Amino acid sequence: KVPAEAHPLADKPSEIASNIHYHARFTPHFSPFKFQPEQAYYATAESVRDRLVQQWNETYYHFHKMDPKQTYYLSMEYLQGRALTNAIGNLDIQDAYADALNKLGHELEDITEQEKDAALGNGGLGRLASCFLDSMATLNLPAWGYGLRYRYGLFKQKITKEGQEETAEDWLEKFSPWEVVRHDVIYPVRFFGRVEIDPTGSRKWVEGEVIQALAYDVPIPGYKTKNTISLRLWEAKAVSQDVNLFQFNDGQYESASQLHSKAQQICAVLYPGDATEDGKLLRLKQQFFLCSASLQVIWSSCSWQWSEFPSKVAVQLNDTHPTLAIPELMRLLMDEEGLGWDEAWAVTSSTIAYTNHTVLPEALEKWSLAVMRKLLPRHVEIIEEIDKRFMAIIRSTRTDLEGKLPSLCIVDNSNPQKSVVRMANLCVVTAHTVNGVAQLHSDILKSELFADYVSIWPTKFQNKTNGITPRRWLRFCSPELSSIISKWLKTDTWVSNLDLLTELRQFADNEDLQAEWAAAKMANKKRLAQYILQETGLSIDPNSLFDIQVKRIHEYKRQLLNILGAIYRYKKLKEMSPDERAKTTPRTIMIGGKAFATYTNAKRIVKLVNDVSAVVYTDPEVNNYLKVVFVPNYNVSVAEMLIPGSELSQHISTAGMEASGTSNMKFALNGCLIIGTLDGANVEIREEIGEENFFLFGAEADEVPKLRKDRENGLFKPDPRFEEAKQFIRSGAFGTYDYNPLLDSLEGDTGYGRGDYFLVGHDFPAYMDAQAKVDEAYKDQKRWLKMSILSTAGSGKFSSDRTIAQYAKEIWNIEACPVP
Ligand code: 26R
Repeated sequence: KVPAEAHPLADKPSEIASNIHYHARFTPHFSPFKFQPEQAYYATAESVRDRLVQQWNETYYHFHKMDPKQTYYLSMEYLQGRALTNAIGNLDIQDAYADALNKLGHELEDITEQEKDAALGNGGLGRLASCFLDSMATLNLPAWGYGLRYRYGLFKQKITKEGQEETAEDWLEKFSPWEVVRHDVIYPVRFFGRVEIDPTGSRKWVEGEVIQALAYDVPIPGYKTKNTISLRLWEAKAVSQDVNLFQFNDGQYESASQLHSKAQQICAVLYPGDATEDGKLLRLKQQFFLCSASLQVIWSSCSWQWSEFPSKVAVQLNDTHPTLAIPELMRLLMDEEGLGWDEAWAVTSSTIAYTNHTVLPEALEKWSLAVMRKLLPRHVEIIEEIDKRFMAIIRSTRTDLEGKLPSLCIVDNSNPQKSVVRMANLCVVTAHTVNGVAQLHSDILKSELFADYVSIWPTKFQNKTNGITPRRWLRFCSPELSSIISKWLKTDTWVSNLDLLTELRQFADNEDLQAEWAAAKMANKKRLAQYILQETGLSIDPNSLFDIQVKRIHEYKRQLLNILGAIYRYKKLKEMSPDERAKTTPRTIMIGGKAFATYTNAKRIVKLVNDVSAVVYTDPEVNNYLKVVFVPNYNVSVAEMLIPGSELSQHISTAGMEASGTSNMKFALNGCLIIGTLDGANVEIREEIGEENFFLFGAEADEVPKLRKDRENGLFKPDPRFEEAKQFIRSGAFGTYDYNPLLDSLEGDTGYGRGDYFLVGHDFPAYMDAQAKVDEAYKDQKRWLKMSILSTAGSGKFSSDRTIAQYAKEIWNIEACPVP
């Protein structure tokens, strides 16, 4: 162990400044004599990293000494965003670093802006994983995140005349100061090959191609604690012997470095499109690469009896993407350790737990058995054996479930040419615990998706309502509002004990608090308006109501409902007299989010929002009362700008379809009111902050099936306002682009449509009525501010600290292990 005392860290701003200078000089990445914001950012990050490394080492030693039970969180996605503000905030050194940078002629805010977002994820599931890491560290839990080091993360979104355009986002363009390559942490991962059976009958996976998994660790500091855990990201590397030097010297460069390029493909991009066979195979390779490397770490660190394994290790699967951890753990235990099936099964099933994040049929993973058998022949044997044994038990013990066997089984052979492995079924059959991510979602899992399993294992199913980290999502993204909260609560301990926010309730009517609250909101709105101007060239009025919907673009999230509402509003404004218009509540509607590159209808929605934006903006009759803005390239950093400046946010998915939502929690925490359906975590947010502070509308989850049936049977009568809005688009009011496919999706039986599957038409009138209530409420600023304060006050439950504490206690059975 290198003694820490030998290298004391700087504390005073002058010492920090000199440390930053030290890094600029002696950890050079650029030509000398440059100390522009970019160079200052890297030097600052490296200076902060010194501290993280020190805490990190201490955490490693401490965990090693105490040998507590540890959790391995396996996720194909992490949406980390920027790290610098978060690190200095969690280390509680922001003032010292701001002073130090001033001494060097820079502003901390300009320096933090230099950092690129690490966007190794798509949306909610990836950001949740990152919030969880922050909470695990803050709660001093012995827990680690495992993922993949994608060379290119989520694409960058550009808006052109055609709509969304995707370009590669090169987050490692220069380099990341936040990762440390662990040259000593490297494991072989095999693909393809065959199963060899020796004379004793034991089986072994051999041959095929072997690629190395090399660990890159990212430090995850907890808030005001020494504990600093790791996010370990695997990179794929060719085995060095595999570069054929003879071929290379012979000028056959391509074949000589074949394995190199195969290795490079594995971690090249997040979610390669899986429309082609090759793409599917690559995604499966990625999943196995994560699972195999991560389990080998656990396996090699195991110094205990196998029977003790579950009391030492918990593995959490973030959705089904890392399901292959199940057969891989079985394989290691049986083929490498020599355990029998029953022992291996007992260990595996009491180690692994599974979280479900969606009930959408198209997002439930199914892998072709043939493809899987080619890539992972031994794992397919194990999966088939799990299935066979499970079926046998059900057949012999539960004759009442005979008819359900086809839906309960893991391998779906109903079309023998196209057998598929249902990953969720494999997870449910194996895991000791299965959880949903909001109460309503967990209830739906139990009553629908996994209903038959519930009768087999009634206690296996739990709920863990999602949460968000209050550090990034309030303390650091809105320092103004945070100071006010700390002042009125006379403490800043709410940052790690978010339930304390309820104490704000008693001041909700207080005029002084309301005035301070309004001033902080206004400052955030102005900062946001500045950002919008800079990014889009559109000038928006900070005195208008800032209404925001940001999330992945998806038909079930119903951005279409939002924009149709905006279109109707625009049309009515145009029909009004100037006097009438002057009485309305001015609004700025902002919509942002990325559409999956091949999701045509989602891209049409992006295009429509942009077209409406342009028409409304240039309409002098209306543009003082309404603006529509498409916020390009929505990501974590953009969210940190938008959310603090929001007053109303839209969470308007068709009930029963959004598993939880987490941005709803971020907005509510920042005193933003919600207009929403009874879906996902909205239900619980409304319970916590009070129904009088929530603009509710729309069908409920249990009504949805009947409404769809009614519609099919021609029983749906559209509201005239809905017809008018659609007709306005058809009239060409927003340009000549062909919106018919989009409009047809709201009608049905046209070939495009699913018969308004998402019930936009049904909910439209209720939505417009709820929006009218919003306009009324905003006119009474005192009332609005009170509702805003009560939103923040009621958001304590949605801290990811609460969520993670529940996982630790109720699923992982792990305890805090604070570094002294
Ligand atoms: C398999 C593949 C097609 C795939 C589908 C869907 C891969 C990834 C996804 C993303 C899903 C699982 C996701 O992000 N779900 C979101 O998880 C959030 C965190 O729990 C929820 O808040 C959100 O409601 C849910 O949509």
